[in-house]
Amino acid sequence: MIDTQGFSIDNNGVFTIDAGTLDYETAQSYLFNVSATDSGSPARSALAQVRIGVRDLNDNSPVFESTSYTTDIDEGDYTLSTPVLQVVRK
Ligand SMILES: [Ca+2]
Ligand SMILES: [Ca+2]
Repeated sequence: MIDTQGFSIDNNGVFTIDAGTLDYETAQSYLFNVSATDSGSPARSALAQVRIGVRDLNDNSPVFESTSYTTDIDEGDYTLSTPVLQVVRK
């Protein structure tokens, strides 16, 4: 059994994930080159490429550019949709 980056593959070709945390924001996919070699003489081998993608989940709260916004506006009547302040999410 070979273990790399928390993933393991056994002799039957079954991939499993053991301890560890997958974080889409850190790594969106994992790429492995798998080889198989028989016990013949001469030995023959084959290669396969395996890509395991990580699905993005909503695990992060939105973040504002600032945690505090302040403005002052004139008193009086307003008849248009006058912009007053914009809060911006990163
Ligand atoms: Ca994450
Ligand atoms: Ca996420």
